[in-house]
Amino acid sequence: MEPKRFMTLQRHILEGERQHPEATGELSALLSELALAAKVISLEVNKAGLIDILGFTGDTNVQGEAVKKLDIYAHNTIVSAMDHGGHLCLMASEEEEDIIHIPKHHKLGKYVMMFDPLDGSSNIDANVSIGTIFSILKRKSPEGTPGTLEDALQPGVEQVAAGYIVYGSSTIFVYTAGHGVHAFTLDPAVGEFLLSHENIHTPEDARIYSTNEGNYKYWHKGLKNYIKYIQDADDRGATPYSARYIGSMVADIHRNLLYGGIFIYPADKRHPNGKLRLLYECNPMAFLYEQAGGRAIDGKQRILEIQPHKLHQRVPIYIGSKNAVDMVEKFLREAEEEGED
Ligand code: AHM
Ligand code: MG
Repeated sequence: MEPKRFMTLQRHILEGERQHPEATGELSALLSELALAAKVISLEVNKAGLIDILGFTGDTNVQGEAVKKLDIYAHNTIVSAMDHGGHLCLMASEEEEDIIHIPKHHKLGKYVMMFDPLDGSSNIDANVSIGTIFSILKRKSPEGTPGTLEDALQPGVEQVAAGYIVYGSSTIFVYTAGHGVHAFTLDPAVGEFLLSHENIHTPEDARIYSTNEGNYKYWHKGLKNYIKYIQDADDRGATPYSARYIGSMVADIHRNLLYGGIFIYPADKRHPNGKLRLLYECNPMAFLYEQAGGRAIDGKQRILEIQPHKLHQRVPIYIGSKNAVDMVEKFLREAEEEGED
């Protein structure tokens, strides 16, 4: 389908909201603030390689300001773009240990936002794609009061919107508000995110697997069996998957969402809960993937149904094309039933 012309992110969200008579327009306002923060971060990410060339090394830049690590810069940009709009009662970030309250002099809203400001930041120096991930929920605590930890510790099924921004060869904003998954590419000349992929459906079958095979030694038997099974596809007359792993979740997920694939960050013998965070990384990606027709599980249950018990909780994740996740789930279950380690 030919993309609609001049469909900006803001217009798309507003038109989506208008289909719900009870909508107040607050969610579109909130996502617009986030889009502004994303543009600012995108600019800074694009300049990252210039820091050494232009001599901005050390702890201070030419203006005498402290040079912040890019992930801290992204965190601060999002907080300051969003703490005064009157739509949020609380934020929580992968970069901060505790919940982030809205300053007292600002209006409190009905939403909560959880985010990973710059995921995959270990890749920055190599000019590899990185991203911001976000998850938006409705508060549970009474309106007009400061948000509480319980507002943040909600299962992913409660999300009202989620998405990511990938800072790659172009900057792309991908979101769902529960009515499909849509992607907008930043046109740097006009400074707008324009609709580039409407209603993304991820293929039912995977062509790609993405996991850190360097950890193979520590994997449990079920995962080892599954990976061997997909690598042996030729023996069954099937086409083998390609292995693709950037080590930057947003970029790996974005590619797999479009092409069909499975991304795995498992529990292993050293890390019983895997690495990735439920509230900032796994829940928003699981919501997006389910909206695009895929699945996301922790090995045993749907990611979105996990009841969080702490802010920075980690969970294993198997996320991707439906048939691939069904298959890995079967291998994990069989290994467990046979008592394999
Ligand atoms: P970060 O939040 O510290 O950036 O770590 C998360 C990143 C993900 O983007 C990526 O999928 C994963 O870590 C890669 O981990 P590993 O290097 O162990 O394969
Ligand atoms: Mg992260």
